[in-house]
Amino acid sequence: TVTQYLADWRPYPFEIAETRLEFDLAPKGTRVRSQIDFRRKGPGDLVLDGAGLRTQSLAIDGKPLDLSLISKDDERLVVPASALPDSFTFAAEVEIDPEMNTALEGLYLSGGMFCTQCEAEGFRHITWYPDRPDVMAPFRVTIRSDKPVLLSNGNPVSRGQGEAVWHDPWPKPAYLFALVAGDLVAIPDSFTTMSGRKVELNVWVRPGDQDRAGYAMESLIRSMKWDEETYGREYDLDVFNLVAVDDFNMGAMENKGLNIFNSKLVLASAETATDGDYERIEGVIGHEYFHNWTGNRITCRDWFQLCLKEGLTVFRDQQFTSDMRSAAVKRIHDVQTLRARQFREDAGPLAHPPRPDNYQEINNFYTATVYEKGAEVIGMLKRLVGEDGYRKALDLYFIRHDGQACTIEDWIKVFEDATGRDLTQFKRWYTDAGTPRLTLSEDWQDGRLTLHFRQETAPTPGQPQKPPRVIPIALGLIGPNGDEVLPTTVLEMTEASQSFTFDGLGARPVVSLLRGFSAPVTVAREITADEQALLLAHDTDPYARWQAGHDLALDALIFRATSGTGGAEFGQAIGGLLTDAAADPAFAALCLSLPGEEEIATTIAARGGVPDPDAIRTAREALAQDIATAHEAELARLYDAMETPGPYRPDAEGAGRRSLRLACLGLLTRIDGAARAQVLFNSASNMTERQGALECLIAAGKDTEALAAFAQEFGSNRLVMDKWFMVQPLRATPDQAVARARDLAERADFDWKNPNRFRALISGLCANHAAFHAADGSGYAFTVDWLMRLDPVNPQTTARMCSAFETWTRYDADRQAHAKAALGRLAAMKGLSRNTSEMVTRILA
Ligand code: DPP
Ligand code: ZN
Repeated sequence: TVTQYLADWRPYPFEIAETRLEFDLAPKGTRVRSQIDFRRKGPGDLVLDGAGLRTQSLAIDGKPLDLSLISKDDERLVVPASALPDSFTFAAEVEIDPEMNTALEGLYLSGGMFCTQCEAEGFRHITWYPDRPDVMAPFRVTIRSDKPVLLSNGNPVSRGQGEAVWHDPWPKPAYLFALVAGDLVAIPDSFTTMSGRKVELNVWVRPGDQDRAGYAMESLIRSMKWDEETYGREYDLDVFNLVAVDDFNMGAMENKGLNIFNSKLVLASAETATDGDYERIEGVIGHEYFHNWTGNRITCRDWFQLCLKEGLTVFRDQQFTSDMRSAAVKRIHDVQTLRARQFREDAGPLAHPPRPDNYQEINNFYTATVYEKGAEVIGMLKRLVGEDGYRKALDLYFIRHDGQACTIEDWIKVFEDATGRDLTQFKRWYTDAGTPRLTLSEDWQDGRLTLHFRQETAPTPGQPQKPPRVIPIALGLIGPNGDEVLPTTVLEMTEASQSFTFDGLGARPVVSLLRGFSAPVTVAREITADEQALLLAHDTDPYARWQAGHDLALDALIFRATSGTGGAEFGQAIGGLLTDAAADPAFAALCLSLPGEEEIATTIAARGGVPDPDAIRTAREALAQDIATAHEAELARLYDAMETPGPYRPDAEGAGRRSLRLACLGLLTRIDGAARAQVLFNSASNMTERQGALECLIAAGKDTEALAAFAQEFGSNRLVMDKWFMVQPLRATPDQAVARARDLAERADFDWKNPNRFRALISGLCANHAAFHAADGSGYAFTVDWLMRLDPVNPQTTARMCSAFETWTRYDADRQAHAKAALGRLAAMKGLSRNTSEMVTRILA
């Protein structure tokens, strides 16, 4: 296996004036003819990438080339510089079998539809090409097929019977190429851009799915408008097509003018999709659309720079969702996701910087660190340079780099030039892995508060030393009576330890720290439960308010899981919160949801302990039970009050009410014999409440009839049945979950080659903390059995799912032995893919 290094990047010696492709589509034996017009830019041979191609012919300027120029492993074609004029047309004819392509990289078939996925290195499975993001070209594509709808990037040149020609005038790398051919129907609409150009819009789905595609179209139109208003970015083609496919390794893909989506991120109706699904659909449609400028017009020089486009585009989609819904709720959700996925990654064997400097398989780096931490880094930049500085820098970025393939250095330079700030130290956020731990201690004397901060980052693989970073610390001060005595102020910490002083204070205030989660760090501070309760009641910053309550709950849970009882303060604070919960239901719901078992385990490990999954589970269940018993009347009242009248609308307000209602239901189910859940399951007309009630029934062990009814009603809807496969291993009690997952895997409709279905069942189990980490090792063994089965079929999805094991060393010796044995079996498998092999090796290192 070959490791790729950032330091080895060299410019490609040719540029491409135009790429012409002709496809004669067939499930077996698709013919691809290519003509690529190269022009020399610098010294070097012509090197092209290919994988699994049956090469029929190769030629330069019409003169046939010897097939022996292809390397033995069939992955490289090298034409020596001496055989090449300065400008020439390279032509190839190859044959490929989309039907056999179960890895879903390159050209493949999904339910009879031809479609493509070329990021990161899928294009080499289609034809010989410089498959690297810094080689950009306009494309002209001819598709011949008997499928009624034939699509590719750019604008249509001709759309006839059996043949269509597309032309994309915007130079793009091969990873943004796309082709779709199928029996599809469109939801059509149009959008008039800010300069008055009318753009044809289509959301393409299978016949029968049209009535679930409307929300995707609305989201697309909102995205286009928002990017004009917020970033001044206008769409640049005559047509924008978006296609839903059922078999897809990732969420969606931003191919130029032809976005391809996992159908779960397109199709939604009140009966089939939850509030969470709707929010994700809007967010991901925004994300892929925003890539048109941050990713496509300006792309990455090499794959080490992946966070250049992903971090920025996630940041932009987070802003979009904040503007469309509730900014406070969105921020809290994003922090929860970051902690659950990225902090976990950063603390384990898979830790890597947002811009890694080496990899074996780039597909293993589509991670929470590159995406979510990449977005946090941009949030910090924005906080440091301010709104105006950010806008100036982005304007400069779009002007200076349009049409280019860029690096993180280019990005940082734009901020330095636009604002005059030196960002040398800031760049460490991109190059250094690990989550800094920020420690606060306080001195109080005669109206003067001194805050002493320390920052430390533990070593990560390959990076033993961690110099201090710039940390923007947003804080406020809350007086003992609950008044804010200092509004939000941003301190810039640049040293390993640093103190800041606030004078002229009447009484000792409580610090509302890291407002808005101003930096992706963990916090260690001395704070009493009373002070946390004060913040929960009075903080003006919604994130910091939520965090205070969350910390209170976390401390109570850890106390219970490791020593004994506790949590009285949290129980009391909940009482206060419930009284005015109806004023802000979404926020109240967030406060009512206890920290998850995984987060409790992470926190215990971070404090130097060994988490016991069973004790954690017991502690959390007991605290929930106590809260339910203590506040039954108020919870019941809220549950009734949060019923949403009228027809379902997937907006933030309704979603907030439903989330509070379901949070109450989760608690009430523990004491009402699941009576309310039963009624709600039978009466709800929307999937949010339907699924919420079903999860309660599973947790309560009263699910037999409900599960049968659900399967009966939705048996033919793949996306809804994915939910059915997911909630059972996820919500079943830990003693039953593995057995249940095993039974489900036996079913004929466990179509495990479909990534959504596979992830539903297997990731559902992995997310059930006490079940996955079952003391007898059965959770680990079951998961590895299935990873071994999937790897030869779909290495990309298998490798990503290995991250379930990234925390294995934090548990006790027996669990570690079980995990190690399971991972050892996977590592020793014959023919293990490069993707999975890299992951297992790193996890076991
Ligand atoms: N580039 C894609 C995205 O939008 C990944 N499939 O994240
Ligand atoms: Zn993206």
